[in-house]
Amino acid sequence: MISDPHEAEFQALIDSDQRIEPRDWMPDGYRRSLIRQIAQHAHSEIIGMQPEGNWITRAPSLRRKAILMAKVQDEAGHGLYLYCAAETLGVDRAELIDLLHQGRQKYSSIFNYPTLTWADVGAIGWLVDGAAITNQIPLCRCSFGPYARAMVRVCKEESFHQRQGFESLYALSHGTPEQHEMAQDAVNRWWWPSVEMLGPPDTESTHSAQSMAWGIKRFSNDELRQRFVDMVAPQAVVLGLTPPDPELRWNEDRGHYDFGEPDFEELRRVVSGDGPCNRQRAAHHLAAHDEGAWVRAAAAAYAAKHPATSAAA
Ligand code: FAQ
Repeated sequence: MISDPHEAEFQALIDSDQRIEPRDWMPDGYRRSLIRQIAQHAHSEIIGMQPEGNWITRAPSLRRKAILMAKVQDEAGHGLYLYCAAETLGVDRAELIDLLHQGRQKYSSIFNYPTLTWADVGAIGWLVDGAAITNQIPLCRCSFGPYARAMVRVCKEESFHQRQGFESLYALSHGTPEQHEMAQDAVNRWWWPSVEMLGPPDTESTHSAQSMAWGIKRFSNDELRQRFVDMVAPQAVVLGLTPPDPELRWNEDRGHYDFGEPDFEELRRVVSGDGPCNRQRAAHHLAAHDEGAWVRAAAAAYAAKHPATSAAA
């Protein structure tokens, strides 16, 4: 039985599937877990600009370059909504970025893999954005209002990103034999990290049970992984590309695709800092942050001089 009236009120909101807003009382653990997840999500969007940003200057046509620039800008926008959502919980964006730089907050494992060819940009759109929206659509019903509302817009943009990745890979897959081979090679390299990015298996997920009880997460990591595979397996057939999983096949009895065991040991290694690009991603973010110090100082000086305009903006 809950004796604290605040806690009873909080629990009643959760039980009736209503949103918790920043002004509402919430348990410390709920606040901490949201800050952890939203900050990690925001950092992922910002660090996630690097692998694709690597190809902006080398996109094969003006049209592809314009599309890629818009996508990478969208990712910056997602990071900003998410830092704002985290700030409603009483933390400061600068503080979260410091924690990222100190390695005390994470970002998604997936962005520690290199983008070796142009086809990787298509594979990221198709597979990484595909896994991201599978995870994020349920977050539109997250119990914390600002996070749920940010996710609505993010998901609309992310769905568009996934389609552009599919379209780009389709063009390559149906192009010359060399282009087809490049698309297949990208899928070979991005498939498993995308299956793994949905998190550790349920038996090893430390936060799932509590986050689901609080309505932060609506589905477990393994449930979302199954949904993701069920979505992309038939899309691979249309693309004319073969996922690197010999165990991938439709299971009539289950009404789902069966698939092989992801390499969760690799996920653990990458999450703990030992992926192919962890050091490079962190160093690049730190350098960009330092180089941008004058922009933040100028914006703060402008805001101090023009408080009325800045408050309205
Ligand atoms: N990478 O107990 P759980 C995107 C950590 S956005 C790194 O299962 P939870 C858009 C986890 O934090 C992609 N760490 O944790 C885009 C925890 O460590 P902690 C990001 C991971 O929170 C596309 C520990 O392992 N999306 O891609 C990973 O219940 C293209 C135990 O795990 C989000 O962040 C991982 N893959 O479930 C941008 C969505 N998996 O914190 C550019 C929001 C687990 O105790 C280009 N986040 N860990 O130190 C979530 O839904 C959840 O946080 C999960 C993990 C599902 C990621």
